[in-house]
Amino acid sequence: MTDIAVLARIVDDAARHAVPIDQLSHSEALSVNQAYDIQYASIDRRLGRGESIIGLKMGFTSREKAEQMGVHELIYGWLTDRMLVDNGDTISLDRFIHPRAEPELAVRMARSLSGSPSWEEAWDAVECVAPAIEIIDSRYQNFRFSLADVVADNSSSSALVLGQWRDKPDDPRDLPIELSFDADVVASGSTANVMGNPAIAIATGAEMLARRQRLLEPGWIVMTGGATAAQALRPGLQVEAGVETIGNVSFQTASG
Ligand code: OOG
Ligand code: MG
Repeated sequence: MTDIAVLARIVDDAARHAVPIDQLSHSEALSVNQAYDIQYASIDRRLGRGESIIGLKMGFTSREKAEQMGVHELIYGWLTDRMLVDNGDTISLDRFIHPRAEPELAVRMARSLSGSPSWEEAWDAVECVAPAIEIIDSRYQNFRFSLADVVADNSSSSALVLGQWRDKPDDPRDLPIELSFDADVVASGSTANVMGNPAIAIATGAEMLARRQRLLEPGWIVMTGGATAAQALRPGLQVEAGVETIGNVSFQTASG
């Protein structure tokens, strides 16, 4: 029998201590629904340690990301206050297993959103936008996972860096976005890569949460998903992302 609490502890401990684990799917036949049960239970463990939810991240919203990881279903995971890194900060890579960075458009919700909103309704519920870098870190060995594995592992959520909040543009559909390491562009794309429109990623998040009687809440941040393939981090890097017309965000990785 699948013991949700035991599996939640395994993924939570792996994240907390940055020690990689074998894929859960190697020893358990997990449904996606059970994987979300594990994800929710692992987040409850974080909340029990005093962390609080600050929003939601969407995953595999772009073909670039889906192809890089071989998972073609949309997923989500939770963001907590402990995952926030200040814009411009230097972070040690010791707290991660094999971190990767991806440039994203982040939004902050003005109002709650639930049911199955249109993209216009989703965009209307957004208060403001920011350029963002998500640092993902799969807890599985070699960054390999099945759909159920990655969902159980809070969709690889690990850290996020947000630039300055700005007024939202009228239309979020085609904003060039790029990621650079030490001033060299290592990945570039457009918000159009994100489901053709990142507002659809927000609407889809609301719809997926509604299946579990949850909603996107006012004040929450939504990470709309990597617009490009993720890039492996290494010590001593200056990492910067830019979203055209919205701005830039950066951090450094500590050397060695
Ligand atoms: C899963 C998380 C995907 C995105 O932006 O598509 C994601 C992973 O790639 O490990 O964050
Ligand atoms: Mg992401």
